[in-house]
Amino acid sequence: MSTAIITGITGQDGSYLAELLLKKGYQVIGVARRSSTVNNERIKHLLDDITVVQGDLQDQGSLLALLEEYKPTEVYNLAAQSFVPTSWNQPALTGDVTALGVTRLLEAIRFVNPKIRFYQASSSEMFGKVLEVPQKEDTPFYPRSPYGVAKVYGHWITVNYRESFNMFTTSGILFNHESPRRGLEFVTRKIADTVARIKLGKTNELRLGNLEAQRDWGFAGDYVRAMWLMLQQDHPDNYVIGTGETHSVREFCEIAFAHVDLDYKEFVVQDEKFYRPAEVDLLISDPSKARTALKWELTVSFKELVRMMVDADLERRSKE
Ligand code: NAP
Ligand code: F7E
Repeated sequence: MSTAIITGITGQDGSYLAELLLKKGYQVIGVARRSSTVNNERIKHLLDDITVVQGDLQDQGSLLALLEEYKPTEVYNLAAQSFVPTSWNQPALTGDVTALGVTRLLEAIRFVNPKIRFYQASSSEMFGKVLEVPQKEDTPFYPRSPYGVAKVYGHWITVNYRESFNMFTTSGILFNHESPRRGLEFVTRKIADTVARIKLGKTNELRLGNLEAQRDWGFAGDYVRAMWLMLQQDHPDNYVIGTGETHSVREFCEIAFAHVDLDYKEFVVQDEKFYRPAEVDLLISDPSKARTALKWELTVSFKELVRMMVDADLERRSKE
């Protein structure tokens, strides 16, 4: 049986990737940082089938010990300080976890077993103020937040360990991917959850920032399949993963409210508080390399994703 270690197991992608790897017969070891309250909401249905162990990307020794003990063949590094606005308030922490944390994990792999296959969760935020439309693997980076800057470091250190030490290190440059398990502060989930609360009469407004920002949004369940596929190839490489479509925050609102027979214009209020010091205005992927080389395909469209998220929050909120 192959063993895979997933950092960031308690996050959105960690839960979907664990489900996928279990179905494929892996032993799954999930790494979670210690907290005073248990944070297993997204993986509670998997706890009988996976092993959750303590570890932290800020602590080199914990990573070395994990690899020594569990002897994985694959390591997926999904852990990060991943919320862009927080990266302006906590830029040093974001750099330590999201950038240097990658080096700590790569160093641990290099010392324990350099044959381990490694996946790094890189991000379309690296393209930032885009220098080319659509964005592909060789589009130059222009990050616009401390988070984006940290991810550029994580990407290049992944490439560097591949080139310096001949290690199987891959970088998946993933565009925004969402689901009913998305954190509540990200715009798609904030919209879905507030639409549900408005429909149920629990609130009457949705305060948002920039409605014109455009993103290439896909379904997280589809994207974790791409992560696994990248580690099954003959050679390590970088891959852009996205839908190739872009939609505005306004459009997301329009569809989400219309799904419950409401007009977003009656409820959405723009609030300066949610604007960013530097914005990423337009992201759109060119995922043709992944489609051809990985034979990766989408199963959920943009409209299906919006409706899936609103339906899930309606069901959850109506039980409260
Ligand atoms: P998420 O829901 O925010 O999950 C992040 C995970 O990292 C959580 O499990 C978190 O643990 C963990 N973590 C944070 N700091 C840590 C530390 N110091 N040591 C160990 N674990 C730590 O993020 P996601 O949406 O699943 O995304 C997964 C990865 O893909 C992230 O690296 C993200 O930056 C990247 N990415 C995401 C997207 C997207 O659209 N979702 C797109 C491109 C790239 P707690 O639960 O304890 O906070
Ligand atoms: O913002 C605008 C905001 O926070 C999307 C992370 O997973 O994807 C994610 O980063 C857009 C931005 O995600 C609100 O200005 C308007 O333009 O949902 P978000 P993000 O910043 O794109 C990338 C690929 C990652 O790698 C990250 O880890 O929506 N927006 N009004 C708002 N955003 C938020 N959060 N809240 C608002 O009220």
